[in-house]
Amino acid sequence: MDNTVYLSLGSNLGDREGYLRQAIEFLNDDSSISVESVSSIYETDPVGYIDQPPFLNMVIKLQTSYSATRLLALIQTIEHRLKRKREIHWGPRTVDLDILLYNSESITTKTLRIPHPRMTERAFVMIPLREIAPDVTLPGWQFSLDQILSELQDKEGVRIWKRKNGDGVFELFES
Ligand code: X6L
Ligand code: MG
Ligand code: MG
Repeated sequence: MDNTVYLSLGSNLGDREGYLRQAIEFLNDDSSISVESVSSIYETDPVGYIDQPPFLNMVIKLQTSYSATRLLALIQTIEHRLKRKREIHWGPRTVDLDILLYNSESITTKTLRIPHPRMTERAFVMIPLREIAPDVTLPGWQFSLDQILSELQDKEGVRIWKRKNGDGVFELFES
């Protein structure tokens, strides 16, 4: 379990919070993964394809013995189990799990790029990431998260929806 990974989670269809919680449970149920911390849940205006419902977005930190490629395969299985359908490109989805960072590695394969190539342009990723990892550095970037965020335009489209209080991973979803 010696690899540190940050994932972005998003949902804008159906029981959005329930899909986020189930995705985290499926990850944590895997004996090769331990979910270490979660951000607050943010409600965010859609970006890219804007004619769709608002998203809930969050970022989580996990420890895993899986390679990045193996983790991607697991994530895709979880998206499938949670009824994600490939309809409109960038369109509404029950759940979306993206690998943001894998240790401080830069990885490029046919199906995977880490760091996530668009993450620094998206306030819905950078705001929850900064909440749980304010000092993390991105391979290939000389700037801090604060510096990157100070350049972003769409921060007002990212609002706290359920604030995290305490250290437990699942207490966020209780009550
Ligand atoms: C120009 C062209 C500017 C494309 C932006 C941005 C495309 C983001 C796709 C873009 C562009 C994306 C989420 C979302 C999507 C999400 C929120 C994407 C892929 N996923 N909006 N839009 N949260 N708020 O998780 O991220 S589609
Ligand atoms: Mg995404
Ligand atoms: Mg994705």
